[in-house]
Formats: sequence, structure tokens, C-alpha cells
Amino acid sequence: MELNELLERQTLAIELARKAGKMIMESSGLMDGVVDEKCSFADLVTESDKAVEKMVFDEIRKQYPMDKFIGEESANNMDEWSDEPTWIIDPIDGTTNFVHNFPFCCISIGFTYKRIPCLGVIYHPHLDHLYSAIKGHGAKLTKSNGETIDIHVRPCPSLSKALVVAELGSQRDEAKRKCVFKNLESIGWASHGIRSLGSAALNICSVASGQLDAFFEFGPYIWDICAGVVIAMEAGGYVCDTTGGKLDLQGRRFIFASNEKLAKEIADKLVVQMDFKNGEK
Ligand code: LIP
Repeated sequence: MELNELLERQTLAIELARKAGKMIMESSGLMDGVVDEKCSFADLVTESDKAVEKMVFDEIRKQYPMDKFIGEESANNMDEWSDEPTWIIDPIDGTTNFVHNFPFCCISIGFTYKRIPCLGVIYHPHLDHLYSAIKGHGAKLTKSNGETIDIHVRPCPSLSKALVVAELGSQRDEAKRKCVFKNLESIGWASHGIRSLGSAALNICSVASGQLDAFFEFGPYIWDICAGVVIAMEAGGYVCDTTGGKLDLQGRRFIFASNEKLAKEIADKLVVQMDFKNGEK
């Protein structure tokens, strides 16, 4: 896909991310609002998730009616992921934070062509921070004062010098509980520490902008990470599967790190793996 076609899509994605951010800020704090549960009592969805996703898809369809769409809140009736130009969107990443009025959630708009993530836009409305990247053209942050800066991962020589983000996730079954806590112990005890912030997309942006050194998780979906993959790699980061192998965007397990050596050190230290592609939930 030509750069000008991606730049056009990036402009639309940024406009819609900011519009979605306004919707998020006008409706946050829904503990007493309409909150439904998905796979567990900790896996939440709100009317705002659905409204934001509908707005974004409707607006994109007006300009790109032939593009395909995959979204968290309509995943069961969306397009199958293919080589076609495809928008992959998490309308509110960090929904649990949103419901609890904890100011760490975002909209994540990713775009793939021939199954390659090539455009990512992530907007954190509480800070008015907009992260954006086009494959091969760097990663940028536009701050609340309107200044746009290039973002880069920070050098980190080893896990023993790393600040790592990891999540409990929203599943509540024994296999996941074992995976989360055995790995938290193994990685946490060998690092400067673990942070758990509740948004995969913003965790990735924190690594991409040099605030954290690595993020790993078992469970999130393609819409949680698609935009972040572009931003992290364009910021000089390294992305792989939790085994250290090639990232599978649909594998629901990943390591984002500031460099390959750190990513591989983390992969070696993960003591429990989960295989979501072959049956594990
Ligand atoms: C969230 C992810 C997070 C994960 C949560 C949840 P959502 O996405 O960003 O990394 O730990 O369980 O999946 O559901 O808020 O869009």
C-alpha cells in the first residue's frame, strides 16, 4: 500500500481517536451504569465500548467502504482477518479502568494490509496523549500542548535492570491463575519490579516511549495489540511470542521489549506457557 494511502488513513484514524476520546471522557465512571460481563466477572463491557466502536466503524466505512473490520465488541460478526485492508480496533482498551474511573484507558486503532500491521493510532484521553506510527516511518507522540515528538525505547541491558509491566487479565480459571502468578514470581523477582496498569495498548506505548522496559501477557486479542505492534517496532522495540519465537498476532501471548536480548531473557524465564491456539481458553 502506498504511503499516501496510509497517511490518508492515519489522518482519519487520528480524527476518530480524538472523537472517541471525547466520548470516553464524557461517559467514564460507569460503576453504576450498564456494565455487562463477558468471559468472567472481571471481563467487562459497557455501552460506551459499543458506542465508540460503532462510531469509529461507521465513520471509516463512509471513506473506505471496501476495507474490512475487526472490533472487540463485534468480534462475533465481523470480517475474518485476511490480506485485505483491515481495521482492527479496541474501542476502549482498559475497560475495567474505565468502569472504575481509573484514568488509564485508551482507544486503539490498528490497520493491517496483507496481514502486516502498518498503521497504529492509540489515544489516551485523560492525558491527551496521541501515539501514532506508520510502518517504516517512525513512532510519534503528540502531547497535550500540541507538541509532536519522536518516541524511542530506552536501552536496558538485562532483566535485572528492567521495570516490567504484566497483567492479571480478565480470565478467572485455574490454568490462567497458575500461568499469571508463577510467571509474575519468576519475572518480578528477577527485575527491578512489576507494574500492572490494565491496558495492553498503553502498556505498549509506555515501552515504546521509554517509560517501561518490557511488557508480557497471556490472553489479550489482536485488537489489544495491533496498533501497539506498529508503534513499538517503529520506536525501536522488539516484539515476539512468549516462547521467544515469531509473534502471532492471533496467538494471544506476547512479549514487547526495548531490545531482543531482554525479550529473550524474559522468554527464558517464563515458567508456565499457555497455548490459546490449541484449545486453552
Ligand atoms: C484489556 C487488556 C489488558 C488485559 C485485560 C483486558 P480490554 O483489554 O488491555 O491487557 O489484561 O484483561 O483484556 O478488555 O479492556 O479491551
